[in-house]
Amino acid sequence: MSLDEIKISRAILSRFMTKFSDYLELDVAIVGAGPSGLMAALRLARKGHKVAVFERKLSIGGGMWGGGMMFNEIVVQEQGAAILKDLGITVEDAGDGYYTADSVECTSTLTSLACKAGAMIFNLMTVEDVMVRENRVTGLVINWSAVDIAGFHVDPLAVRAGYVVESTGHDTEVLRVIQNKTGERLLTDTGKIMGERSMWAEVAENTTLENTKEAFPGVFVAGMAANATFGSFRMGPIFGGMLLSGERVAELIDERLSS
Ligand code: 48H
Repeated sequence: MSLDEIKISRAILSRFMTKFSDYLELDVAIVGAGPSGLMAALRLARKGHKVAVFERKLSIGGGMWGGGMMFNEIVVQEQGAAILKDLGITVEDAGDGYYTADSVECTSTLTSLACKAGAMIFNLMTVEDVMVRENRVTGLVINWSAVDIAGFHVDPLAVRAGYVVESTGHDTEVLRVIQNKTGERLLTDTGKIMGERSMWAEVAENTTLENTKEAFPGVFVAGMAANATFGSFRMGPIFGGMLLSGERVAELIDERLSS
């Protein structure tokens, strides 16, 4: 078979345009493909919902690849280990209720399973704003990360979504935009992003789950962003809370979508 570079180019353009166009209207738009966002995408897609994940970076997986300080292993507790095993990921018993897993295997497996379940991941796209109607978020405003990084003046495109998952990690970028632009109160005690506190793994892991909830009408917060939003602690390289938070946010949104 002879290879024609133009056919290769046309195949990419044509398939991408179909794919992108198909995912402009979603049940759930997930911002950030870290462990919590990926877990949410997997669970929601397996429930049959139309889900896309928008990730700023070229790589998928957020902070999971790096393990702890670039030692590419993560730690999970009993419940996290059960989730990983269920996903087919190898887990080592480190004793006393601690388990380790290879961060590359975790990230790549989770990503693959989310895609196979039907979640569409768009990398290299940055969520720069939201759409709000009658005090409820109804979609995302997106642009190429390259445009954002270069600081070019290029107008964005928009995606409509029944629900948004804010899983941008420490920076809580989606809620920050909502806070800055709408002038409305977030569903926190102060009405604002309360901010992340220093490291306290035990408390942080539990509060991650409690803080996984609706933070503005139409927007559920998950993962590290949940603690940053509701003023709780960071936990370092223990990832059980991130996985459980992704599962929890999927359950909460599935209940809403099914009601
Ligand atoms: C598109 C965006 C945007 C945007 C950011 O940080 P993450 O891995 O998020 P979590 O919450 O799933 O996991 C947190 C975990 O990795 C971690 O950092 C822990 C446990 N820290 C504890 C500690 O003590 O430090 O992933 C967030 C993703 C990243 O890939 C970003 O690139 C992406 O979101 N992102 N994508 N548009 N505006 N902002």
